[in-house]
Amino acid sequence: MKAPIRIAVTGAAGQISYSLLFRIANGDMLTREQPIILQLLDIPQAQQTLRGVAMELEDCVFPMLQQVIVTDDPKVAFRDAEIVLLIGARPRSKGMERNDLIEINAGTFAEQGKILNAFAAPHVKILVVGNPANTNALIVIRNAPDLNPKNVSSMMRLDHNRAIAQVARKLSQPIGNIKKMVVWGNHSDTQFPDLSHAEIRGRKILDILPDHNWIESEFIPTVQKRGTVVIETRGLSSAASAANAVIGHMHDWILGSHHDDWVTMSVLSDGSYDIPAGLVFGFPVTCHNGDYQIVQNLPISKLGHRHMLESYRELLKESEQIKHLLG
Ligand code: NAX
Repeated sequence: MKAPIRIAVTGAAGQISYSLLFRIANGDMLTREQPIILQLLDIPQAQQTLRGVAMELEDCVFPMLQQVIVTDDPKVAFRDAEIVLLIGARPRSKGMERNDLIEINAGTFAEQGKILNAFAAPHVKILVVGNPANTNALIVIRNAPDLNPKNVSSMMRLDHNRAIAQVARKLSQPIGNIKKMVVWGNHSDTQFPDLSHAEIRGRKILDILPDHNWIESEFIPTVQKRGTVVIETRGLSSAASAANAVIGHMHDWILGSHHDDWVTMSVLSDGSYDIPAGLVFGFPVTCHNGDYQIVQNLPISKLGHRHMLESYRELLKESEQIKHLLG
């Protein structure tokens, strides 16, 4: 039997985690041959709920789940972790501006970055989900100087999946036929869902789509606003679909992306596509042997470039707001 992998999850008593932890324990993320230990972190006020979640995990008798650790101490949660899912963050409450939220959560991610640097496995892979996810990932990178920045990413996979779903519905195609989708930029409503490279069975979607106006008038705004519309409709923010995106993101990063496709991950920009280096930005990537590579040399239209710059400028503004935490 393989050695167990320690997976730390923050915000473990929250709604995304309640959809996620059982799927991880079932082997959906790392296969059913990989034993795991779950190290679950939440704030002191959520410990009772978290103990209840741990009881349910135990009662599922998942063969690969060796141990569940429940704690409110990030040092305990992150110790020797090889995978860390940073989901815990304060939600925006009534009357709170987006800027206030950035400030509050930024402090948490700076502290967690330092603790990860000291306590996690040196090769730990970290996914940031808690919002503002891209900027929080940048804060983690800058506060964990001993970790490889390529081992930190933030989640755009839900946006990527939402974009595929819209195209599949529009063209009445099975999901599995749609390849090479990408959502550039920030996980916010400036993100740029881009189907100009996407293919169905090797044919460009742009050559099949009868009505190109649909892209700017419906496709892009629908994907950008999908999270808000889910909240309005369900009364709660996306949880099961977010958990599903975490599973897909980590599975592909660690075990490899499909040979004739790519996925969207927010990663540290390196100057590709004229996005200046040093911000965490959504790019198309392929993954092999636990490493990602940004897909290069895709042609970008003028309009596409304008969308990407808008998202870049928003990220730059966010990073300026918390620059005192960037080490
Ligand atoms: P919930 O409010 O249900 O759960 C959040 C949990 O985090 C709570 O249990 C809370 O006690 C805990 N928490 C707060 N501060 C913490 C800290 N310092 N350490 C550890 N735990 C802490 O939110 P949920 O719906 O699960 O969403 C979690 C985060 O994901 C939010 O920031 C949300 O905005 C973000 N999302 C990001 C998405 C993405 O694609 N990147 C999509 C889904 C989601 O909106």
